[in-house]
Amino acid sequence: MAIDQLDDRVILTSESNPKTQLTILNYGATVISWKINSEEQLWLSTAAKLDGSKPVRGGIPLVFPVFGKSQAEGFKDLPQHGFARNSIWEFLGQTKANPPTVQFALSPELANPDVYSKWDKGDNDFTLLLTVELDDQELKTTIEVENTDKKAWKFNWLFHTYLRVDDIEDSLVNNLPGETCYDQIVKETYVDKHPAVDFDKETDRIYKQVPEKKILQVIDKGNVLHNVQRVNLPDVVVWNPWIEKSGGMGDFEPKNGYLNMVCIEPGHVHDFVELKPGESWKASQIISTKNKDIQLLSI
Ligand code: TA6
Repeated sequence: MAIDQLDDRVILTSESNPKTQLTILNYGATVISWKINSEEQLWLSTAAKLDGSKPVRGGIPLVFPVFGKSQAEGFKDLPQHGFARNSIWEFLGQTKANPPTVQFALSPELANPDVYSKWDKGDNDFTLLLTVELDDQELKTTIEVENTDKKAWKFNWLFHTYLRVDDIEDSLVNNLPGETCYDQIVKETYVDKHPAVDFDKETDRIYKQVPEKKILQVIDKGNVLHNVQRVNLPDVVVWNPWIEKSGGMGDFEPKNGYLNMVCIEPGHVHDFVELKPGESWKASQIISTKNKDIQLLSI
């Protein structure tokens, strides 16, 4: 069975390898597990709430209509990262059996009312359509945002992807040298001149307008663990909470879990995307694993 629909989640199983599976929670349409040959590719806190009581700590939370907190008109009252990740999406079913592909949708009727009501005047008509495709060595998540309203509105989008690593202190993220980032820790914008991003403290950087040809690679002791490709997502957030920040998050467990994760978050967050009535916007992230024959790229 390529697609298994349970009460609160959907499980996709590769046709060619039953040990390659993906689990998506209806809550937030959050991918909470991606196993390739039984090997977990994503990081999920052991204290992550999966009952809809709060956004999932780990996996691939979806960020819409705002990234972080914003003081922009119409966004000031929204909680961090908006309402897509804490609303129950509708499972629309399977669109392909091989590779297993499913869709989820969100609309104002389904959105978390406490949060949706804080976007603009709380009456923006929209449709979000998430398509998730599980290939043997690759996971593709695509979002389509449609303005079904009679007025224009604006939004951010971001896939808040928690990738698993063996040891963050041995890990690097490459292909960002020369890119401009806003460092949320030191509150400064600068051009990253390091040969690669390494981790020895809390790291929280928004790399803006990174050419799509730059495939972000997570490298562990010289081996490519993950490749992250982007379609129509110009920005990439790189985040590791390190010791103190993860210690302060009640749903972040185990406390040394920061050693086994790095967030590589493709998005459109450097400004807002504006959609006029009837317009739509589409973007994807494609994550392929170490087995993919993509060599170390130095573009
Ligand atoms: O990943 C970037 C970021 O904005 C960080 O600043 C940190 O706040 C992280 O998201 C997690 O946010 P959350 O609301 O899930 O605790």
